[in-house]
Amino acid sequence: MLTFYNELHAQHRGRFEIYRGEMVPCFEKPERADAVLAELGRRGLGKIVTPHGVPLMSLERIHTPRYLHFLRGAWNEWLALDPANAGRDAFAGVWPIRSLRDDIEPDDFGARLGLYSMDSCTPLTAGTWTAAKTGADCAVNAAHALRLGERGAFVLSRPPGHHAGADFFGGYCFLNNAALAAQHMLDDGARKVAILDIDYHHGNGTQSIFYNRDDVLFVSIHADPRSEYPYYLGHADERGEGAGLGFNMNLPLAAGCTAQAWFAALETACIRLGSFAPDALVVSLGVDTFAGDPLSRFLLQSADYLKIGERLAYLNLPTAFIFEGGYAVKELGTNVVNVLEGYETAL
Ligand code: Q9C
Ligand code: ZN
Repeated sequence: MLTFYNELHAQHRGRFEIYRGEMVPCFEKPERADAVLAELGRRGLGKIVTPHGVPLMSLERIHTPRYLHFLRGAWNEWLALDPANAGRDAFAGVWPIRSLRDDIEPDDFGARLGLYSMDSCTPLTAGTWTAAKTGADCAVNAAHALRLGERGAFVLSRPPGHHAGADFFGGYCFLNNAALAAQHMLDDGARKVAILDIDYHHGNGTQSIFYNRDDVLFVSIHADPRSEYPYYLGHADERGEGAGLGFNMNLPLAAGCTAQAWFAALETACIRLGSFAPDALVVSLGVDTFAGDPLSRFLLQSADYLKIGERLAYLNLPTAFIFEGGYAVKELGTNVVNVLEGYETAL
């Protein structure tokens, strides 16, 4: 399997996130990708490829020009407010909640930061754009490799992507890599693409991007949003809208659910994926479902990730795996590479 990787991911290095009134070290850190890369090397699983840069036009297939323009220039605007900001990450402090207008872009940088974000756990840093853009390059390159006949590709990028919408960041995500990969395959001639999101958290960004479309099926297995991030999306009654009605499937599970319950949901997901009969599959691969994850409350063990990869192989679809969440850094390499190995070695 080809792995698309760019070491510039390490340019996104948040100092801290705001959690329960405290500044705590970021869970989403460069060591996460390093751990996965090291494990790929140890197991000799396929080739590492540095992606070609893709034009902004490819990103505009998913994200609004206004948002991309903001993200690209954000760090310089932050510095312009105060030179001492070089030593501080940017956080929003105000958001356009219901009854406030989001159609007029304020001049004030802090106000625009709030317009384009959803939480205070996602610092914007000096290298955020560089890391997110090279990550998006990885996703589009992987999609292209599938179109050229590869059976599997792995996007080893960070920051992750599935919480990012067409015009906002949040949940540690800035550019929606899974959506970019799916859209690239459609633009290159695929008729239908499915996205399976198995990160612990609901992929609100991906869902919202494709909610009214029938050429992309979105299926997600995640912790019930009543108790887990992103809280305001991911319920079972969200089935799509307009032409997209029936092409969105959420399978929320109670926090603390067993591996057995999780695999039952995976079976439901696989049946829907099979009936959709897509030309390709994109997997938002978060391994924060692991029992030892510091943010999450599911109970999967390392060996379970081999089973996931094997089950997905039997869908018999060209598949792009996109790295999303997973914060137990010590076991992260094992868990992620187990999925890839399970996929590669299934008979
Ligand atoms: N102190 C992904 O897994 N809030 N994002 C957690 C913990 C945000 C997770 C607060 C969780 C976002 C890609
Ligand atoms: Zn997650």
